[in-house]
Amino acid sequence: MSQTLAIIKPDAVAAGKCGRILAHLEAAGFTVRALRMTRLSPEQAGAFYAVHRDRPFYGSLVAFMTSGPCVPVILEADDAVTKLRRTIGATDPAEAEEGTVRRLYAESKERNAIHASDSDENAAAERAFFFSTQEQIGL
Ligand code: FUP
Repeated sequence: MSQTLAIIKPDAVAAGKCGRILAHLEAAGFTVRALRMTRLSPEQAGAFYAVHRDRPFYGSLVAFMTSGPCVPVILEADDAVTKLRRTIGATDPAEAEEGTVRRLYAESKERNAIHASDSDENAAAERAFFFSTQEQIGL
């Protein structure tokens, strides 16, 4: 078993899709190991997406990610990072496969309902970004 980090993004939380997305992830075989609701500051959102800081969409992405509460979740499964990326689908919901979380629940390429770590290394860093060591081991 391995772990990854998902964030149910502000568009999905505001639209009342949190429960359906969590149910979708559980039905897909993930176990929820930690979960909280938080509203990111501009500094936190900027740091989380620092890899994109030179991209034209960065300012808009940070504004969106700080626009309301989001729900970070630690998920566990066999090969969790790869499995979650497959389960959420392509960045742009118009390009995401049928039945994926983004195809079902995302509004647009920016307001795309959910984040998922893209490597085991980033998953570890992103889990630590949102959860204390105690929370990460389920205490
Ligand atoms: P993903 O790994 O699928 O979340 O996508 P990226 O890491 O490439 O992008 C991170 C976030 O930036 C996306 F979830 C949405 C946003 N983004 C845009 O708003 N426009 C783009 O053209 C690309 C990404």
